[in-house]
Amino acid sequence: MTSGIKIKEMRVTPVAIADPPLRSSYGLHQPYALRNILEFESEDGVIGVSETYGGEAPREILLNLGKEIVGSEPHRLTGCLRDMLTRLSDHEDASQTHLVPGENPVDANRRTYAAIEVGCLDLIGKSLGKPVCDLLGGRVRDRVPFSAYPFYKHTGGGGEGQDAREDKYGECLSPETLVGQVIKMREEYGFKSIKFKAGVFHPDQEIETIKQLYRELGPEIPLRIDPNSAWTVDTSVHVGRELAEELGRGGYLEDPTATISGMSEVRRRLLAEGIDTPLATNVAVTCFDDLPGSIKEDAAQIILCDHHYWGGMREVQHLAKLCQTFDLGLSMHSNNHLGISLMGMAHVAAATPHLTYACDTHYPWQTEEDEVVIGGRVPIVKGCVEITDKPGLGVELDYDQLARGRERYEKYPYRKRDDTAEMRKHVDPDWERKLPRW
Ligand code: GKR
Ligand code: MG
Repeated sequence: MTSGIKIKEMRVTPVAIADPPLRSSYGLHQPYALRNILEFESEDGVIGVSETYGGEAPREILLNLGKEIVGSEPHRLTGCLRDMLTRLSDHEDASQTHLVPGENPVDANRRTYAAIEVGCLDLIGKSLGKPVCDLLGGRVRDRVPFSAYPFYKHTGGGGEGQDAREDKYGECLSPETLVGQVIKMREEYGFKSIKFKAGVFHPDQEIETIKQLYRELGPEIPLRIDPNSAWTVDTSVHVGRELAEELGRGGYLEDPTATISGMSEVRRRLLAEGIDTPLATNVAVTCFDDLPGSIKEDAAQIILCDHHYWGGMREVQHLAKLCQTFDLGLSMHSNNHLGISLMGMAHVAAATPHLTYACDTHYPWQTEEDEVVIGGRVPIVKGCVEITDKPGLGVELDYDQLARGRERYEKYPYRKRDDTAEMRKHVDPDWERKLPRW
């Protein structure tokens, strides 16, 4: 028996989206972030969409798979491609410590698979009139909570020249201005938890930032801090100790230091001092192969999933089950993205019972001008994205906007995320990413 749905054409469109000058331990965000938008069109003219990492490399890999994709059935395609999930690259350093997500050779196949899986699920959902979360076993929540994601930032709203965007938040390089950024973001989106990107300034300033957030928001709003491995074990323990109260109320300490053994030592030392703030990770643990070691050493008590590089939505559901079995929490990681990815994250989150924290999202950093879905930006209300009964991911492509995104991609020279180059251009010509820095 066949499903009756056949893929007639696949398209992959690169887009550039304006991004403000945000800081992290990777350096400085460029004026544009890159994404690829995928379309899978069926013989009946239904179009499934997905969104993945940007630039030429992911696009070429996807286009090269075109022969296997065109003519196949979306119900079966991911079954046929499934060995991509186990085909690991033999790259020596399997960790993501020195790489931005989307560039780890170890999960290259999983990223490609995920982009196809989501597009196929959207196509199946749209063809059958069913939301993607209901194809994944059914929703356990109609509203998916996301957390605010404040960054230290320089002046600017992203984009270049005539295409420069409004700078909603202004320069935020101090604890006070960072708190102001969070207040504004909460006014607009109603977020009920905060994930603060650290690893930029001396840890004492970042500790002070969390303390000011705590004073401003009170103990009801969980706080997380993520320096992307910028600290030594000693510094991580110091920060954990100083922020025991502030992070201890439903928050966490995310990737304070590099490697499973480093994280595990931080955990042991904090526990020895009676501090049980959980450690979370999207750097030390990025694939199933990392889990046994992490569990054995108690390196991370919370895993940040991300369907874009864990191998798609169903792999995230498997991960959730494992986390539940081993008594680990599950949260969700984000990189710059548009509404298709946001809806992908929301649908898999809606269908994953054991998702124990609000998901991360960079979405507030992107603007209406760049959104490629019909109707503009996906609403985040009271900190949540609503899952409706609309079929598939619940969004359709706006082709004028997609064409504008592609024009921007072609006009500006950015082809790959490079936070170091941007940092050298605007902040310090000799800057190097150093791990640990403090
Ligand atoms: O956008 O600079 C950034 C973040 O640092 C991002 O690249 C991380 O992958 O959001 C991420 C995280 O939680 O580590
Ligand atoms: Mg992180």
